[in-house]
Amino acid sequence: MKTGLQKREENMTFLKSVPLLKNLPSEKLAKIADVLEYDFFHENEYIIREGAAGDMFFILNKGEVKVTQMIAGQSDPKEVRRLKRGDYFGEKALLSEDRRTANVIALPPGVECLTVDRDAFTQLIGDLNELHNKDY
Ligand code: 6FW
Repeated sequence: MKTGLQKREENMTFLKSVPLLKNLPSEKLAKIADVLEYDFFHENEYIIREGAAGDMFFILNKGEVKVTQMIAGQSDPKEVRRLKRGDYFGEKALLSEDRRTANVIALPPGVECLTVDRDAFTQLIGDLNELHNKDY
């Protein structure tokens, strides 16, 4: 059995490896490590649906996802990107209090994400410059 302390250490080690978070002070990382949850998705499962409301921020821990988006005048969404371990997604709806702007779909054989809810995101992550300066 893993103790709470071991779990926290494991989470900290991973969080330090995430490029977005690597410059955060240890106290902030520890707070994130304490509140994050794990979420698992089967292959082809929609983790995020374009147009839906959203209250969760995701960091990819295992597996890969594809990001797709509706294009004006086309009936099917188009793939715009693939993400891997250490990448994050779902920040846009949290920063703007708006709807999800793309689909994020789990690729085979499935995906494990760390999730942070809106409150913790706003307190601990949402003011990072990288999130605001980014254009896709
Ligand atoms: C894209 N156009 C849109 C991605 C994540 C981080 C970086 C690329 Cl640094 P949300 C849907 C999420 C959205 C973004 C993500 O999809 N995403 C995109 C695009 O070209 N969204 N509109 N590429 S992946 C990505 C670079 O995280 O946040 O809450 O949900 O709208």
